[in-house]
Amino acid sequence: MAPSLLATAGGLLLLFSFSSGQIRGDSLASCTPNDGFGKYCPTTCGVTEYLQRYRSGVDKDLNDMQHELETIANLTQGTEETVVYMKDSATSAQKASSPDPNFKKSSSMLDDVLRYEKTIIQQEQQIYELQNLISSNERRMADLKQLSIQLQQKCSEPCTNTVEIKTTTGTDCQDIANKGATTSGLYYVKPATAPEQFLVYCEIDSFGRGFTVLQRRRDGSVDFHKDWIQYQNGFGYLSPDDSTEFWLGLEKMHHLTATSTMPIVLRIELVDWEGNKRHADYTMFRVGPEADMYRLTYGYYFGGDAGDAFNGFDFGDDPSDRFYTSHNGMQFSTYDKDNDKYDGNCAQQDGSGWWMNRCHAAHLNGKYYRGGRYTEKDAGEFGFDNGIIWVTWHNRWYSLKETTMKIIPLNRITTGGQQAGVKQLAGLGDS
Ligand SMILES: [Ca+2]
Repeated sequence: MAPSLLATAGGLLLLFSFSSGQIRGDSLASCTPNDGFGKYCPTTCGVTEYLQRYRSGVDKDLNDMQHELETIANLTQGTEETVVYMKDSATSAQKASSPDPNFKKSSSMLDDVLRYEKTIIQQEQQIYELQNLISSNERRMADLKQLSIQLQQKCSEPCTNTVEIKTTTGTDCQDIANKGATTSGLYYVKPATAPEQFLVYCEIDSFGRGFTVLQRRRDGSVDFHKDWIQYQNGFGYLSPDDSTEFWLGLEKMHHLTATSTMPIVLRIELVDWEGNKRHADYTMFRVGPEADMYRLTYGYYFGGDAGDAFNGFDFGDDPSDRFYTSHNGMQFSTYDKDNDKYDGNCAQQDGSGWWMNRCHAAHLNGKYYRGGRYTEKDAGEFGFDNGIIWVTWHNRWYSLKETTMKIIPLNRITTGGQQAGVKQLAGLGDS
């Protein structure tokens, strides 16, 4: 009995040290920065997902411990019964020994009594240790329950915004700049057709131009492997200092581009791992409605030094390469909604959402590869070029470091800021 008891006790100690390592109290005090919550309020449902995962772990640990404690209680019960039995045996042995005149028999019985007493002392010692273990485990369980309650309370609190949101509002960031806003940051916009206002990052330059930023990659901190709903609603984090990654969301992009009275220019800005910067502009940029799967359309390549990757690329594999890697007119695809021109599922292969053809020559939502260079092997299961790609600048096995997709009304690039615009374009090309 003793070895099995000790083995159980040892097993329990391991279990508990593992559990308490997983559910550390000190990580709770700072629910925010290091636990995957991000620096600022999330734009979408990432927190819920995270908590669901976290809570089920805690619940499971508590259940396991409850079960182990019950097992210990049963074992302890058995031990106690044995001890009582032994005590009784010892007493009867002692009783039997006193009146017996036979010295030999008495001596042997005394030996037995001594042995029983020794056993009893050992058993009592074990019981004492197990009782200590039980009470220490009970304390730990109480602590964990307390932590679980605290976590639940903390997570049911509404997300408090400590970031500054500017007070000027408008239909887009250019409208906000036109109203006199001069600094970049977070603003609420409400395009004419949008059912309600929403938050955007406005990049406002010294020439009074207000870019509305649609997408931002900068350090790989946000996973762009998301489903249709997430691409529709947006994900990642908006920050007032342009320090975080996000996808604004297709529905918002639709309202920002499709109903504007002015043609919209999409500016794509790219940075490689050597620090070089390039850009590409597309005018009459438009994201269609949900019913049309948020189809991407634009009038024409308006210029830039990154090349026209949206027009497809001749990879040399097949004469139809360019046709099948162009993006104008493509519907949006995610791994769970395949609207591409390929027998397979481009978005599933490349682990992202994008205006896939069969599949792409430009792919700004691709997987983040630190250092830029990767191979078919790195690309995993399917082995396709799934990085952050703009093939008219770097080849398909080079994943870019930073990307920005932002929009501005056409007249702000061509007129009323033409000189400024030209300077800006030149500046971007210099590096
Ligand atoms: Ca397909």
